[in-house]
Amino acid sequence: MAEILLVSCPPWGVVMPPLGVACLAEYLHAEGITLQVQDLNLDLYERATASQRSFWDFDTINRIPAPQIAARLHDAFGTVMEEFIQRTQSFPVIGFSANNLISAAFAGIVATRIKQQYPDKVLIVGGPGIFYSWDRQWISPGAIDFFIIGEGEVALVKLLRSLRSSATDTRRGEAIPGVLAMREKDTSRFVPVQSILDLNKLPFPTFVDFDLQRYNPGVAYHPLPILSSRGCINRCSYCIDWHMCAPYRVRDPKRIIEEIQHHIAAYHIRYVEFNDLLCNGSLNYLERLCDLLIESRLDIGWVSYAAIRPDMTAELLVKVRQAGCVSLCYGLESASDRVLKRMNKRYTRADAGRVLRLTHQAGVPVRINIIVGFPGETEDDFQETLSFLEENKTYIHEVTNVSAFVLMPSSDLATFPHRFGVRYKVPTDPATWTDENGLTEEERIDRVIRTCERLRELGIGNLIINYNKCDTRRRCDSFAAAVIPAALLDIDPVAPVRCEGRFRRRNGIFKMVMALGLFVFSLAADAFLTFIKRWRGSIIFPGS
Ligand code: B12
Ligand code: SF4
Repeated sequence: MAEILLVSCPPWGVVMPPLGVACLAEYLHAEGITLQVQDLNLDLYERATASQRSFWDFDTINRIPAPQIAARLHDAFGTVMEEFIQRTQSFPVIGFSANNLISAAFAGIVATRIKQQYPDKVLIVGGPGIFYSWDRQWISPGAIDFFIIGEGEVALVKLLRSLRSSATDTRRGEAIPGVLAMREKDTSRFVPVQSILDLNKLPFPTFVDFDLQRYNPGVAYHPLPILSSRGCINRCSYCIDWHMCAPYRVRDPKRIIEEIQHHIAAYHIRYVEFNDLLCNGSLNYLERLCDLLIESRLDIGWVSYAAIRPDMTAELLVKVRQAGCVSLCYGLESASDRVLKRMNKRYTRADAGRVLRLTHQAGVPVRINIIVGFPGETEDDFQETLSFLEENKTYIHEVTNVSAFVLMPSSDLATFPHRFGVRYKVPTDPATWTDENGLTEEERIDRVIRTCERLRELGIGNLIINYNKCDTRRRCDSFAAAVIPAALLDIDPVAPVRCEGRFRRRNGIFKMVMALGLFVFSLAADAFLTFIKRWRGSIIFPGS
């Protein structure tokens, strides 16, 4: 019997296997821990009808609140879920990987069922979907024994070893960095995990636990995910990723070549997708990696996210193309210098135009992401983004994401709202924010729609449209009805608001007083925290 079953929770990409689980599995193998992997995400997707597959569509994911999709997803696959619950009987420990809020809520539902049926199972959840306390609010108390917050490799091995040696000790798992023991009523003793500074010490994922034939069947494109780095060099004010993955670290480019060589030999792949937050955190590093890819003649195509940097050169971008890059996706976000400054971006509109042009001229198709309705964005700022698209349309292959700005709890923006003119209508609920100009959610959605219309006029492709918690029937009828699958239109989008209201009432006056107290305190502590954050850099405050 294997010691642990690692489970990838839906919804997640189905084109490639989940990299987080693959990394964990490889590390556990190297540490001599027996395991099995179940890509439950893929199991459900494979058994889904055409209409049920809309659960995996970005349009669904981004408009219907997480707890509702998770519940629907679970209920829609009665037989598969029953089989899965039965299977868990054979493992003492189940580790769920939650990549986003929906998969976190889904893990919570499944864990509750497993606990009811097999109370002795140890249930663990990890992944970006449960990193912040806000994200964990949908998981019923008592369903999960341990959350592993941040990088999972070392923490999971330590926890499994501690479970082996102290099966009856109720305090097991406590004091292991990265492990939040839910049986402990007092979670303040949580110690953040120390990120693995030397990534070369980690074995690369071989995907030996996955049946790769099952991914993207019937299509010629069979990429595998890969990482050249963890973390980001930037500190964008709205972003949670740099907090989660800090500090920025790179792997030896020779190891990356070995990894790709392994995948070519074992699986005959022709493409890899870098899941890095950015491939150009260090330009010297990127150049070395490209040189090695060119020298090794692997003939592999790759895509990656990249940051717009004023110091990107035409020569480097040509090398990037020669090294096999078939697309770079830049988070442009806005083309108003005023908004870029508020976002804490390190480039201007002029820099952005130059980098997109050079990338295109080097022969690398350019994808960009755009955020509209950032706090403080005026109509004039918004028009600057639209005019930028027009000016640079020749260089832009696709605007992959057009997003209405979402205020992520735990971003700098949410931690220091007064700096950005952000005001909450309800102090405990970041979903109710407005800015100094009274920017409303309706206006944000309107800007999304106007951006999409402009893209259509300009003939620029657009893959994903993001706006959260949109009431499909009241606010943007015709637009939403055109993109949301009929099967999901009957979900009541107002329900979560009611349910959040209940959540607030349940947590009562105490939370309200705490929130107000914290707000007053945050004004005084602002300067101090900024200093600490910059100084500590890599250290993460879960539940902040
Ligand atoms: C690449 C990527 C994608 C790719 C995934 C392709 C693939 N199949 O690999 C694509 C583009 C498809 C994608 C899509 C989406 N993504 Co995405 N994605 C990422 C990104 C940039 C990297 C993920 C990755 O591979 N990391 C590398 C691996 C090694 O790290 P890891 O998965 O975190 O795993 C480690 C730990 O988390 C932990 N861990 C993970 N699982 C488990 C399980 C256990 C038991 C334990 C102990 C530990 C553990 O240990 C692992 C090793 O250290 C992250 C950014 C980020 N900060 O993570 C966003 C991110 C995960 N994505 C996110 C989102 C929201 C989405 C979408 C829902 C976007 C959308 N709104 O449309 C979609 C969902 C797609 C779908 N159909 O379901 C969010 C999730 C935020 C949240 N809290 O909800 C992130 C964090 C980005 C962000 N800040 O917005 N994404
Ligand atoms: S560049 Fe991207 S990953 Fe890095 S801090 Fe900014 S938004 Fe986050």
